[in-house]
Amino acid sequence: MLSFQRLSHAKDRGDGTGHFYKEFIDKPTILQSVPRRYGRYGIPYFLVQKEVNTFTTPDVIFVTSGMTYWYPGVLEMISLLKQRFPKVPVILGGIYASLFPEHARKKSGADEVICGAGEQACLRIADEITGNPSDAHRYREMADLPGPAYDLYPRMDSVALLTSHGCPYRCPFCASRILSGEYRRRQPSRVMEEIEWLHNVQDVRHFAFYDDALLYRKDEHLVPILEEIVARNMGVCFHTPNGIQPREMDDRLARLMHESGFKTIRLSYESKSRERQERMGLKVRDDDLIRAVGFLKEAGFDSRQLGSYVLMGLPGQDAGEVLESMVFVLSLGIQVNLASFSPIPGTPCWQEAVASGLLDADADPLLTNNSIYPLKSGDHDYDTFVALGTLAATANRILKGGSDPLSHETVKTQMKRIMERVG
Ligand code: B12
Ligand code: SF4
Repeated sequence: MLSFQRLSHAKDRGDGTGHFYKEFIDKPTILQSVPRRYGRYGIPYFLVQKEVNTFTTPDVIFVTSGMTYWYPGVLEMISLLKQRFPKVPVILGGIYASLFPEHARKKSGADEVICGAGEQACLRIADEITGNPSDAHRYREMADLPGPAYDLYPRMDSVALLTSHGCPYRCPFCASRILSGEYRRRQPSRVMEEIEWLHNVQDVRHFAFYDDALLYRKDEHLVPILEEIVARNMGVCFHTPNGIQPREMDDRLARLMHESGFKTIRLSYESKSRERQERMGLKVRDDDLIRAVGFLKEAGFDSRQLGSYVLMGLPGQDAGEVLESMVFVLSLGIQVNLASFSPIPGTPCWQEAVASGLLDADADPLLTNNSIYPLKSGDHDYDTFVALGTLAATANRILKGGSDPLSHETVKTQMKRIMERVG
């Protein structure tokens, strides 16, 4: 049974963030014991259905997928497309399809499931089905790839920018290597063309970088792009919702980021535990975060614009480690962005979770939901999980209100108070 919130409840801040439309739907049986409601975000089903009914019959349909635990939406979409176009082949790819290919093959209803990069695969399949050869051979390297066909959207205020694939690090919880393989990137001139076209022709103002390792080899890649943006005085706004690596920050880059229009910056920190930092190949140490925040503040960024990710719910991680990491981030006068762990097959953390009995090797992807899995791990019971979230949200609110930087003691006192309040 659907209980609709009115569509008007959706709020777009114009930069691609905001409160999106949400509807509560029946909880899948496997999640019955979770003490939370189950909702779906995004365009309501009836509107999607209406839109699909306006399509003329295509030769082939390509469907993408996001988070593994969102797969019910993918299944619903494919079922809708199959009802409308029973004879048209449906090809599924994307993150869920790449991380749970067997599940996707069994359950999705797609005619074919493709893992990993899709640019070449889609062209090859389209060529085969239509008998109409494309110029796929031109795109052998990522460096040659054109940008996405954003002109197919009627209107956009913000877009995601992907200037590279993959990451040179090997964090034990991360799927980057499985999804993207070796690090590779587009030519800075191509990226510039894309930004310029999106801004000048499509009137896009906000750009969110989706790269895994945006600052890697920055002098050959991001720096020339940003220098060009500054030279052309484009008046665009950039965001890094995906964390960037603090160690790569220096004063020149921080100034360039400020000048070229970065508005929100998230830094990858993950944890204060030295052991965990070592397991991530020391991609970040406390000193790296301190220095990066220093450079960014010096360049003109403030507490409302800066935040750092702290992970919670990793196998073997207790709430104390999360709290200590949060206190450290807040003591630098930047916001803390709590990211709860979602186990990913094929990663060392998945194997640890299975070995310690927290997850079955053939678990339903629904159980990898980042709001559910941490409830099972370590001492992250439901109350602790909620308390940590409340602490982060409250501390961030205080920070946004101005006091900068918060002293260690102030943060600790605030946290203690809130801890007492939420029990
Ligand atoms: C950008 C990003 C974000 C952004 C945007 C998320 C969003 N909702 O879109 C932000 C920062 C907000 C984010 C947040 C989170 N993220 Co995130 N994110 C990513 C990231 C870095 C890139 C995803 C992306 O869009 N890539 C660009 C597109 C073009 O790539 P792609 O979808 O993979 O498509 C390629 C192929 O798959 C293929 N393909 C795609 N579709 C199709 C279709 C066909 C037919 C074919 C043939 C091929 C094909 O071709 C494409 C080009 O090669 C990935 C890591 C990664 N390297 O992929 C993590 C990732 C998806 N995130 C992850 C996680 C855990 C999260 C969080 C839960 C973290 C947290 N705890 O807070 C939150 C969830 C928030 C939310 N509700 O969305 C996990 C996935 C977990 C899971 N179980 O699925 C990943 C894999 C990172 C990781 N930990 O390893 N994330
Ligand atoms: S640095 Fe980020 S993208 Fe790279 S492996 Fe670690 S978590 Fe994944």
